[in-house]
Amino acid sequence: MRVVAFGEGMSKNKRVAFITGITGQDGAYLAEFLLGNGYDVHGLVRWDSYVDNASGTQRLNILGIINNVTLHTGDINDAQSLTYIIKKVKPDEIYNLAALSQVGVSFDTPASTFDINVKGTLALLDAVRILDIEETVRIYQASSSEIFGCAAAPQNEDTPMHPCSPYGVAKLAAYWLVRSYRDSYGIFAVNGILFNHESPLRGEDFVTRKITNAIADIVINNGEQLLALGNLDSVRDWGHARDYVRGMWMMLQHDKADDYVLATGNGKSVREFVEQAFAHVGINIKWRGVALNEVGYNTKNNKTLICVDEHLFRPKDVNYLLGDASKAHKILGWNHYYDFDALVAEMMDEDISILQNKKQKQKKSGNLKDVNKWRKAG
Ligand code: NDP
Ligand code: GDR
Repeated sequence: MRVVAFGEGMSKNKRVAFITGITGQDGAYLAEFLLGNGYDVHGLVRWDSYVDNASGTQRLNILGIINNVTLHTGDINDAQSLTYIIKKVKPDEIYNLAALSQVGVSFDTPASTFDINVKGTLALLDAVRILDIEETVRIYQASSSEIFGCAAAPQNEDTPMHPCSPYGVAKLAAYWLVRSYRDSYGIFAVNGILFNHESPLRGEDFVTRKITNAIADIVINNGEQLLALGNLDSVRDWGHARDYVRGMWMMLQHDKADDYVLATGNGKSVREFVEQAFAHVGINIKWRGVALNEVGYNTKNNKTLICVDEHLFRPKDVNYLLGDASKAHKILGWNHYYDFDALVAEMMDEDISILQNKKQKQKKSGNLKDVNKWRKAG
């Protein structure tokens, strides 16, 4: 990893990309994609994400690209340092992915959600104006299907927006800031209205990764802990993050700045995700009981594996998100390659292999302890 000091010069031979949120799921895959396309990739990192022993940069490590990107310490809310970094990096493309991205958490921390997701976006747009680079830089803004909230499905760019969470409201404010700066100052800025996209690098608090993690624990460690979930019936349009970061880049390569939905057009409930993930490891799940008393059990031995926990429900949930990405298909030529089955299979296989490796390591260090014990005894 290269962490640069303020003032250090940058090379301008390649196209330069600057990614906020580079340590997140999308940031890591996007950095990998851009490196593969010959870009000089820079990223904004919070100081506590790369100090020794912090797990913040682990995704860049997993993808093996940590030494190929240049990381700059900062914070999306620190407007002055953000401006200074952009001045030094001189990016051709800026991808604003930094966010408080957990919808459930935004109900507990609405003010900081606005600070990061709205004021952060504003700081970035203003930095471009202050530096007078409106005509040379292109900006991607990570907008979200959460801006549609409870609007009728399928949702596309023309669907009325009715966000239902502090996160959704903040993302909608940022969406309008981007449009306003585009219209007022001619900045090439686009909103990518992305539906849920997952991967083995997904944060463990999101429902898909929580499910695949828990199942891996059951399979590898004979884990006894019940998988506790909230709203089982909410439907999401789940794609793979790799397909979506390619779409972000395609939006910035088009000759006109516009806003695009990216989605698979295939909706599945949380319940269906659970069933599919268990099926991948050979466990058939059936359900019994209703509402908070509902449980999922293994049909082979009747053992309960899943329960419903009222604390995992949100004050208000979005129940049905299903995207219509026809505009991106038609204008950008974007498409998704991963389907739902391939996504679940990859996430399940990866979580199983992580736990298998962990177990093997523990076993080896256990054997070593035994050897040392024998040595001492001898
Ligand atoms: P993650 O939660 O994995 O990543 C969020 C990133 O934002 C992390 O790198 C995090 O840094 C960074 N960040 C948070 N606060 C700050 C801050 N104050 N200053 C600088 N960086 C900060 O999210 P995803 O990768 O999944 O999503 C990327 C973007 O796309 C987000 O804006 C999200 O809201 C949006 N989005 C995501 C969708 C999805 O399904 N994944 C769908 C639609 C939109 P750190 O590592 O230090 O915490
Ligand atoms: P979401 O993703 O809110 O759609 O936001 P999440 O995985 O958190 O929730 C999806 C659905 O699952 C239900 N659910 C649970 N969710 C979590 N996290 N934990 C649980 O135990 C649980 N049980 C049921 C939720 O209620 C919800 O209906 C994601 C994020 O990436 C956002 O940043 C992004 O903008 C949107 O996708 C599009």
